[in-house]
Amino acid sequence: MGPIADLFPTDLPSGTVHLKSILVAGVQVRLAKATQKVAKTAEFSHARTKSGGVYSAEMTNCGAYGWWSDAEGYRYTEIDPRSGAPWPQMPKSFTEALKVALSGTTVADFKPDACLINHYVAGTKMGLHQDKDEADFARPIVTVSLGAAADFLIGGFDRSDKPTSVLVESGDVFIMGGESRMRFHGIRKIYSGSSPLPCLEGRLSLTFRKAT
Ligand SMILES: O=C(O)CCC(=O)C(=O)O
Repeated sequence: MGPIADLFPTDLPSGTVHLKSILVAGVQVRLAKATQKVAKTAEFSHARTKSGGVYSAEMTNCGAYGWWSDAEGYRYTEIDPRSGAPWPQMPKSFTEALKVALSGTTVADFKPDACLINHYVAGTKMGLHQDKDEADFARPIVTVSLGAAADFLIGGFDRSDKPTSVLVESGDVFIMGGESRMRFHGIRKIYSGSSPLPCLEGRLSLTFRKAT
């Protein structure tokens, strides 16, 4: 998938790239602190499915659009449906870190307009799902991992396809694009106590998207 991917050979399917430890510790701390600032305006909370189910990870968003789910269903909104206020702007540290991480990949020109932030604590999971509320599936989903390590599951195009488990750690970036954009994926396990960041106990995932 590009020069950087060639340095990290894996058995992962084409279109996925796992950039191990691409973000240095100082950047990870900056991103975690910027997330805490975002969450002062748009607090983390548990989204709900239309049928009343509750997501186990807490979520919030920043950027021009945010992904949310409640009794009205899944959608991207310009306004945080909980407060009626616009989502906080995407911090400069987010866009800068993304630019550094993606330079040298085939998605270096990716310009997200949304970042869904998931906060996981011990015992939290995310079931296998596809990201399909975005306007153009030609654009990738790019995820930055911060804090505790986790088993990220990357599956097939049917929920019942057996997924592969990938250990994602603080500072890793995972790209799902190209022919893997619509693969089912999820989080199987959080390794509590494994965060290398003093300012973060659990795990944060910053999932960058182009909503529109
Ligand atoms: O936390 C992760 O790495 C995955 C998050 C995810 O799948 C999502 O937000 O759609």
